[in-house]
Amino acid sequence: MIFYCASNIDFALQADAGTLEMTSRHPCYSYEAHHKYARMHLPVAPRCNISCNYCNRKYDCVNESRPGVTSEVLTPEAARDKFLLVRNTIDHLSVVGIAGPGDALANWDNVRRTIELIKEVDREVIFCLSTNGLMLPKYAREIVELGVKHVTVTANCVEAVTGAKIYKHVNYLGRVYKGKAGAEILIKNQQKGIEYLARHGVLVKVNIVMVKGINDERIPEVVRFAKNLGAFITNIMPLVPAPGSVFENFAPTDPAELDRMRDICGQDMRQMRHCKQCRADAIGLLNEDRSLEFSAASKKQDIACGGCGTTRKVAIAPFY
Ligand code: CLF
Ligand code: SF4
Repeated sequence: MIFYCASNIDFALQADAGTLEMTSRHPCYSYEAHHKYARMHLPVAPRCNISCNYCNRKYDCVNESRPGVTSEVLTPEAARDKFLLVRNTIDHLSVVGIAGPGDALANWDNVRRTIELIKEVDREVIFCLSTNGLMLPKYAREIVELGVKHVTVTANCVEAVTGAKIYKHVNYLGRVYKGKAGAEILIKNQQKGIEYLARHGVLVKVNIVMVKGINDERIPEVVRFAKNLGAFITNIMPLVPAPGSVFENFAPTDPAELDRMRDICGQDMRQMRHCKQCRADAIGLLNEDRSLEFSAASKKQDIACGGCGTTRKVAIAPFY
């Protein structure tokens, strides 16, 4: 059944009832949910296929994270086991997200396998993916078929001339594209992907990193564009300059300017304002990261399998 929901700021949304129910338990998509519901990130996606100037690849993907934190990387099997452990320990775990430490779709086999394995042991959990969007034209259909209803795409601009200042290169289908050529491919693929996902009932969150003097003046345009493509919400994030990145000497985004930008864009589109720029292995409520409790990579743990109900000792083993 399709129905239309208008929020208090009157943004019409087309989504089925099940998806809207899930969204009310999603701590990032729903402000109210973030006080009660926890998410966990599974770091199963180490590689990336683009190079953002605000990124230093020693750290997690800055499109969803603060620079300066690094995560372990897990195999899909270890990720499933870690999920079971965390689910048995943490109350109100509603979302499993895959947000790096690289790009989810540059590691699609791992990501798909992880989702499939977790679906075998849990039918309730909500899956969430974060991507730069380059590979969406190739994988959006599979994302929809897997039943993923929440996808974040980081889209910082709508024209290649700005993109060339943000992306050093784009590695697409085995070729490396620099400057405007790379940005053009990335932007086109993001737009195609967002539109496809939205048309197929996925609630798309568009993250935008606000970089003064680079894309800040054009952000309202990006937000309107996201809205027209059918996105559900935008999340304008501050630049936190990463040491070793091209933008390392840029000033961090001024919080007052960020707030003003969210106010301006809020006239067009629902805005997320409670993002914590979490790490790729974040666990718990958005305000209370418990990832360190679960990061003892090789500890053996008793885990009750949600599929067969048996308990077994498993090692939460890292990928490398
Ligand atoms: Fe994770 Fe991202 Fe899904 Fe949330 S985080 S993949 S949408 S479950 Fe949330 Fe963290 Fe902000 Fe992301 S607070 S960085 S918006
Ligand atoms: Fe870094 Fe993420 Fe950009 Fe890849 S998409 S270069 S991991 S910020």
